Amino acid sequence: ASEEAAAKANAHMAETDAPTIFDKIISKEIKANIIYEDDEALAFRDISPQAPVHFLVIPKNRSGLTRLSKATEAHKPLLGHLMWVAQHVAMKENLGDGFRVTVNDGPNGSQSVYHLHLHVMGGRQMGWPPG
Ligand code: D5M
Repeated sequence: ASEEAAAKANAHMAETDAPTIFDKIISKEIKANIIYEDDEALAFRDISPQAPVHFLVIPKNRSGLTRLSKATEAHKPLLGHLMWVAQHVAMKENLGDGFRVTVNDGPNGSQSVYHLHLHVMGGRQMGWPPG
């Protein structure tokens, strides 16, 4: 039974460590509506927008960050940069009245793509608490 549990755990890791659709967006293999790009980060419009403005900010090199909870001390500069990009692009998108930044982590966070990403949403009054 413990072997079965270990196999399940490994299968889960393999699944979540696999390349995601975001790698194909980074390599431009598949199209996305890219609104910002630098050496470390990419921002593009979410395919399923939950607000009038809804874009994602991702690291170009996932570097182990399948999800926020995988962050180590070494990731701190990258995490800071992603937050900077979020507000920089939000301002370019005229979200001066405010916006929301969300990170979904893991099953309870309803994460579906295992490549760290910040959701930035705005252009309407956001509700609280979120669902
Ligand atoms: O959110 C993952 C988000 O990624 C979700 O809001 C849809 C978005 N998504 C998925 N595929 C694409 C493509 N191809 N372009 C743009 N946006 C996409 P999560 O936080 O993991 O639940």
